[in-house]
Amino acid sequence: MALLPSNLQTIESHMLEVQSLHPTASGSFTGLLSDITFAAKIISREVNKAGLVEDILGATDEENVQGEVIQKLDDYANNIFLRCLGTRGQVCMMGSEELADPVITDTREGSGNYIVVFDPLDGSSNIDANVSVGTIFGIWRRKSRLDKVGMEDLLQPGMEQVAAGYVIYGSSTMFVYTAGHGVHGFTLDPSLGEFLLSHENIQTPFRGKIYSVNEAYEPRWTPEVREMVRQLKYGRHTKASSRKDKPTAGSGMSTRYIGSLVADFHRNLLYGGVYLYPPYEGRPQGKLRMMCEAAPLAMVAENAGGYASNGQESILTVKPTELHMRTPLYIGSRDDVLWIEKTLSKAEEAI
Ligand code: P6P
Repeated sequence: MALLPSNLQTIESHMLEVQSLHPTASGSFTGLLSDITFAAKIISREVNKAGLVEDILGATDEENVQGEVIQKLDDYANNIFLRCLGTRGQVCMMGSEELADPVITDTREGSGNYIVVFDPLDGSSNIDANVSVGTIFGIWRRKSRLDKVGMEDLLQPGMEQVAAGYVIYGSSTMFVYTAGHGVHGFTLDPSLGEFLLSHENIQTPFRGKIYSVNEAYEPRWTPEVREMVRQLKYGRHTKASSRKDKPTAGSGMSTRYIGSLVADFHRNLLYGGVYLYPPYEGRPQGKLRMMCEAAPLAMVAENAGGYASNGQESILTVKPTELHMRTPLYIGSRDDVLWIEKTLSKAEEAI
């Protein structure tokens, strides 16, 4: 019989503790977070048995708003989120990476106080290869007091989020979130069906030794991005003329790139390091979405002592112009990302 850890704490009891920090809290926010964890448990069950279920694996013959082929589990995860979050009156609007337009749910005065934007299954192209995938979510408070919600409720900057987090479906399923009082990780115990506190108050290293980027795009990056990545590799401030055949030990960083944002982000959050998705020829704003990927992870990164930038400014300060707005993303250890932002901004000024 495995010994129970002394600090056995479920995510629900942890959320109630956070709720007690807000004496006027009605409990609807806690209920919303609880609905998200319920959706995560259902998705985890399907992701973890996908290899055994014929009709789940593989792709549908449809494309999503991003023009990406929808993997069946993507579709399934999206529907689970819509059903789990849309029915108990806490949410007035939802935005999904899988849907072109936001879904309006409960707009009655006094109910539906929150907007949730999510990527139901990020990295889904990895599903068939059993590589870790994830869910990303951000929660904003409704601004309008009118009887209906509008785009001003949806298109809010990341700094206005009241909570954000992600679920990583990997060797174990982990739920990591922040509501502004630290970043906390909970590991799913499938035998109990409970997320148990396993990583309290995550603090990401100030500087890391890992950079995560798809270097296949190198020929299509700007010269400034190319030089910045070269310095990450060979050691900051090394001149191009001192280019070595290979980086000497300790001069630069190691590269780790899974091709699944949540997996790369989670590893760098715990170990230190920086994930980069720069713009490239043909994608002047890069590939990642501001609202359902960059902004939620930026809130997590910053609450863990890290930082997230679009190369010019903090991700959290940018007001989205549309639900599926794309953005360059540099995110992770604070010193690394600030150096990248300073390097790219200086290059920008020099033009
Ligand atoms: P590329 C998955 O589609 C995703 O949105 C992220 O999870 C991942 O980091 C990135 O795109 C991978 O993109 O262009 O390197 O294949």
